[in-house]
Amino acid sequence: MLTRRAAMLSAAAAAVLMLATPALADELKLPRQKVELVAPPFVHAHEQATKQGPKIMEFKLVVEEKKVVIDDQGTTFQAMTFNGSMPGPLMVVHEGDYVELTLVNPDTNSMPHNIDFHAATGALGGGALTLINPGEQVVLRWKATRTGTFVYHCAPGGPMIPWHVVSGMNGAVMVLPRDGLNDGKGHALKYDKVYYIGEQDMYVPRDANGKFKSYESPGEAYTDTAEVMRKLTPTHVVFNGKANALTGKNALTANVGETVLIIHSQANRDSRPHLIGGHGDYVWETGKFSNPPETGLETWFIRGGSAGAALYKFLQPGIYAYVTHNLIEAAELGATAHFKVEGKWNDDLMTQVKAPAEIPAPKTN
Ligand SMILES: [Cu+2]
Repeated sequence: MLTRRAAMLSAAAAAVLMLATPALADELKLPRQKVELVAPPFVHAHEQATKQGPKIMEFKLVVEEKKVVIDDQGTTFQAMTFNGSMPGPLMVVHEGDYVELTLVNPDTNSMPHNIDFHAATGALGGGALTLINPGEQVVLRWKATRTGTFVYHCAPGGPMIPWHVVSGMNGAVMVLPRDGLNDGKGHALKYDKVYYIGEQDMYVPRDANGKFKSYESPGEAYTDTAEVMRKLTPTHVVFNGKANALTGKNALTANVGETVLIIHSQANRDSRPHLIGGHGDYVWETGKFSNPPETGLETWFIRGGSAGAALYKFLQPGIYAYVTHNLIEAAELGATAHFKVEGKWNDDLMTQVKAPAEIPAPKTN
């Protein structure tokens, strides 16, 4: 009896020990897959659902500090970026995969940088293990244990954190359930296209005459920029790095009948995406796929420091504005994108019964 009890105890102890020291991805000898990232609004090729087992997904982000133009007036901005784009690229993996990131800070940069993945567990989201000076690189691996869309951003400590974030160092990861998205009632949901929109609030200092100032390096811009930041009133709120980055010839495209997944991140400030003339059929406002999506939304809410996902099947052709429904920010500060949708108009959903014409004179008897 005692022997059996002892055996049971040692089995329990072994189980606890196994729980305490999970196998490393290396020991599991998982297959590796190298992913070539692409600049937003586009997303690298990926399976929506997968029959394959977990993998180690290899990504590379190179930090690029550079001066960019952020509006049609030629206002310049000392950007700090992951891979040269604002936001940084979207990384897509499946639950149970490992994200293995090589972060590179070339010696042409002037600042230390790191990366905090909201999807990761421990060490400040990896921030504590990835702080690198110009001329250094580091490799971090974390297990994707939670599904959803999650922000990543630079977080080098203290006041450097908000400054690096609003200078452009933010992006998102999408961890898909292995069997793909569903409506929360067991029905699979699929997308024909996926776009990644990263919203960015910017704080550009002005000179004594009210004109936007230009600087030669991030360090030179810091003191003035921090002063504008502390007022919490952005001079620009843009999608994908500059006003009108996603309008006109750069409009997002779709066809009538296509279902589009729109991932929207805001690493620092709240936002309220709204598709003018359309809806959110299924919206994971908080971006977390273990919760059922809301349905039929007019406007949704993106909490600062999170990424949400909205699925919509376009039913009419035309130009749709996708805005933050603080319309002052959308029209005055830059937060407007366009979807250009081609296909056949549905008169049943909407028709102009009579074209605009003069108001008829009142009938006299
Ligand atoms: Cu940084």
